[in-house]
Order: sequence, then C-alpha cells, then structure tokens
Amino acid sequence: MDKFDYIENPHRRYNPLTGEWVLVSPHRSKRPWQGQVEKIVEEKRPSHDPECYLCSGNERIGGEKNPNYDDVYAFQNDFSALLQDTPKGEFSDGDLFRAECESGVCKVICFSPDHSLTVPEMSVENIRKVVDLWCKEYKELGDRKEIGYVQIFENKGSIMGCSNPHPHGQIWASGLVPLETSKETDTQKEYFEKHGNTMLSDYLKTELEKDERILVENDSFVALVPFWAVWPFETMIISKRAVSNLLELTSEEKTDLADIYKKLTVMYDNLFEVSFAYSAGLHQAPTDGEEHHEWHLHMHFYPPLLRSASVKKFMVGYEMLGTPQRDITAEGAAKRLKELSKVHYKYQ
Ligand code: H2U
Ligand code: ZN
Repeated sequence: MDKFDYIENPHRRYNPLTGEWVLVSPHRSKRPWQGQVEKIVEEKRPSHDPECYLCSGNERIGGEKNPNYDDVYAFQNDFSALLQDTPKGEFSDGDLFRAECESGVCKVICFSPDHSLTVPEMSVENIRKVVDLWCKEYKELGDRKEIGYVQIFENKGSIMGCSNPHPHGQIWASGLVPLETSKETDTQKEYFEKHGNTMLSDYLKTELEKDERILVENDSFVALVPFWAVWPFETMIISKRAVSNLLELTSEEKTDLADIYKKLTVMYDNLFEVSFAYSAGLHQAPTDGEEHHEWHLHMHFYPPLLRSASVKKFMVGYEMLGTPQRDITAEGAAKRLKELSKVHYKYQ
C-alpha cells in the first residue's frame, strides 16, 4: 500500500474548535459533473427602494419608521426570536423531557443607507462604521448582567434565507452561551490551559508558515480556508494578535478588520461572478462575567455554493445521518479563491 496522503486519499479531518470531524473525499472531485451550470443575471437595485423596510426613512412592517440615517443604523428586531421579559423558570419531567426559559435581545443592523450595495462593494471607510457599531453593541449588550453572549452575524443572499438584499446584519444577544460558542469556549480553554497560548495563535502561526490555505492578510488579520472546513468555500478571518473580543482592538486593527472583510467578500463575489451568499459571524468571548483569556477573536464564513452561481451544496444523506463530507479539499478551495482578481468583477 502507498503512504497515506491527505491530498489524494479519503480521510477525516479534525476541527479543534468544535471537537468534530469532517469526511474529505478528494478523489471524488475528479468525477465528471453533468448538472446544469447557469449564469445568474442579477438585476440592478436602486440606491433607495421605497418598498424596503431597511432603507432610511421607510416604514417597517410593524409600522415603526426608520430615521433618515446616513451611515449605519441599529434597531430592535420587530420579530425578535428572544424576548427580554420572558418569565424565569424551567420544566422537567424525568431525564427525558426538559425545557428552560431563555431570554435576550435581537437587533438588526443596517450597514449602509444605500440599498444597492453589499459589503464587497462598500468602501473600507464605510465598513469601518459597521465594525464600530458592532463594538458599541457588543459593549452595551454584553455589559447587561442578564446577557451571557452577543452573537453578531450576517445572513446574505436569498438561498441563506435572507429576506432582504439591503446590506444588513443581525445581533442575537442571549442569557446563555449558545451551542457553537459554548463548544469553542471549552476547547479553547483546554488548549490555553495546556499550552499557555490561544489555540488560534498557534494555529495561525503554522498556517502562515505552511501558506497552503491562506487567502489574504493585512497587518492585523488573516483570511484562510481552515484545514477542517466543511462547506466547499468555508473561510475564517483570524486576528493576528490574541485578542478575546472586539473591544480589545486598536483603531488600526478595526480598520484592518473592515479591510479584510471587504477583500474576502470581493474574492467570494469573483468566484462565480455573482453576489455570493453566506452566513458569517463573529465569534468572541462570552459576556458572562468570567475572564476569557482563552478566547481568540475570529469570524466564520459559511457559504452554500459549490460549483457555480446556482449549484448549491446540500447537507443531506450521510451528512445528516453520519458526518459532514466534502470533495474539494480545503487546499483546493484556497487555491481557487486566491487566484481570483482582487478587483470586484463589476468594476473590472
Ligand atoms: P434576514 O437578514 O435573515 O432576512 O433578517 C432580517 C430581519 O429583519 C429578520 O430577522 C427583521 C426580521 O425579523 N425585520 C424587522 O425587524 N422589521 C421589519 O419590518 C421586517 C423584518
Ligand atoms: Zn433598502
């Protein structure tokens, strides 16, 4: 038998942040593809849409009116999944039937008054205003004693269930630390206690040395395809300095975060020459009143597209019943992404 080679042979890869595994089948990406490949024709959107509930000055569904904002704007979600005044309590009927109250705050953040834009088309200066608003919201919500975690995220594209193309994100701040960040807290804590460094600073050091999965970097951040990526073009942005949350960033670092957010999303749009859909979000220290030296600020991007503007990866079959699986390797995905033009296709 030949020696095991993870570029060629089927294997599984470990995600040290979640403790989970992904099955990688590189030999399958050589099989012929016979599905259809359509080019999506995107309609040009106006800068202001009178029907849009996020545009400045417009009325929202609940009847409230947005102010005439000129850069960013945050408001409480009119259909919040978490509510502040939920009665405290829990229910249990033996070991098998358990429920606990959960409360929190949900907000919507408009990234720009310009309805026609998306992050990759915004200026770094204007994306910086989004970063500043994230900082303000993380601080204000996180300072509340009943809030244990502030999840900041962006759902982009109708295939991700996003209801409106107006550039926007959301924040869900909950009493408890939700599942994904709770797993990442445990794994990072264990690593930090054992090694004295954050897991992601050691990970990033090796990634930079190997340079097999790095997409782009600036003075403060690196964007890469993680070794353990599940989605075909899944990526992460990791801060070079081991900071645990947004509030520890210097002003230059905040601008660099805006810069790399733009650079990565330009790559994404250029991949299939379409406004690329994804769910992305910041992962940072819980606001549960504990010290979190183990936490290392990062951002995950989970895009659903596989091989064209219209062919999506489905998490089905073995993936629902067994374990997630991918064909194109993380290295292959990184190579494709980093070879793309750094200029957005609409402006080439
Ligand atoms: P998406 O990005 O996932 O489509 O979310 C948009 C959010 O905007 C969604 O959570 C909220 C929805 O509840 N919303 C309002 O708060 N007010 C409105 O008038 C419409 C939508
Ligand atoms: Zn709009």
